[in-house]
Amino acid sequence: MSLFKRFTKTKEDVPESNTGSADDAAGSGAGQGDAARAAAGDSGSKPKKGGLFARFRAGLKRTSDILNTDIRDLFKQEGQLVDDDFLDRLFALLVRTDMGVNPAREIQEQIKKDFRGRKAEMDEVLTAVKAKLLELMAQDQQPLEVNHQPTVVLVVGVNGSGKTTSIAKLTKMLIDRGYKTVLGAGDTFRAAAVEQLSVWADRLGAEIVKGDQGVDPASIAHRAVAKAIETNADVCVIDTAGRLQTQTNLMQELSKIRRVIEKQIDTAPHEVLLVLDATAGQNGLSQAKGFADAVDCTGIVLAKLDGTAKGGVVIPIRQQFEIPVRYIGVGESPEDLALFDPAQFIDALFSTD
Ligand SMILES: Nc1nc2c(ncn2[C@@H]2O[C@H](COP(=O)(O)OP(=O)(O)O)[C@@H](O)[C@H]2O)c(=O)[nH]1
Ligand SMILES: [Mg+2]
Repeated sequence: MSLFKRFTKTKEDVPESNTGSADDAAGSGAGQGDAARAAAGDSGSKPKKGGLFARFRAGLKRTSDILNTDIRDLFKQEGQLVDDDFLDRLFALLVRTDMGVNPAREIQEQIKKDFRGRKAEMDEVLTAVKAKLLELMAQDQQPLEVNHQPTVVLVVGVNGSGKTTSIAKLTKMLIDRGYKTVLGAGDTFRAAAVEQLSVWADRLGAEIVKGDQGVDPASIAHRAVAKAIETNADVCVIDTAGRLQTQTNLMQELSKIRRVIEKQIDTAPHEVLLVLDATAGQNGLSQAKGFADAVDCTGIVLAKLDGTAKGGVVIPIRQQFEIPVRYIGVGESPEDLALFDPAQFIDALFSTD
């Protein structure tokens, strides 16, 4: 099976007519403020060219420049001697992707064990690096399952991590798959946040439940779930304001949102997705770790992988979090979301197509 097919396989059952770009289906968001449109990623609304896999590759380019291009550059001629100098330079490149010193050391050790003191071909070293990377980030792919009607998805994370944009992407994916989706604008902290989600809802053709700035987000969550039940929607996705696990009142607010949802549907929320910003560095990661521990999340959406050369951060995430990475964000458009599958991820990073 081709990489492209594997990458798109969750959409195999999508009817042809449902695969149009969200921009086509969305209209212009007329009547909404410019700021909200900008926040909703309106940079001209032109669908990017080149198909899904090309976009995925392009989104990962900055990390790929290190892992693929720079490692290839270590091979000045056919049959590179794998000596200490080579191993040190390989280690330095790996560390630059933010994978962490220990994983970089593990890969370096593996290459040393396999090739040290002899001339190795570039392809065999790359194959060994890829195999080790795969081992370090191993997990099954876990697409969002719509097993309940409605399936309730709560989206949480720190400020600016990419929650609202990721909701737009998930919504597009769900609508493309034929699922009727209701959004809950649970970030009532800022009026602009409600506007931002409203613009996306209009564009994507999703129903939205919202309220005035400052209203209790639990009441929005309640109304959104009620609307989903009433309209026989398949999925209800609830946005929340950014918060840190150290902000006790905001964490209690989140617990209240959960309780309210649970009262309506005892199995809900079915998913609590933690959105992480791939550019946030190790500090951001330890913040998010506390969050995940406090909130009982079911999976991670790793946003902004396109904005960073530090895509190696997937490795410490896989090692430190008990929950899987479900999706990765590789751009600001609604279609820039990919199911996270380590093998595909590595293929895309190392592809030379
Ligand atoms: N390049 C890029 N930008 C993103 C991605 N996800 C979100 N953003 C941008 O990050 C900023 C914050 O995103 P937003 O969804 O509003 O974050 P929230 O505060 O967590 O809801 C916005 O400018 C988004 O366009 C992504 O995957 N790639
Ligand atoms: Mg937001």
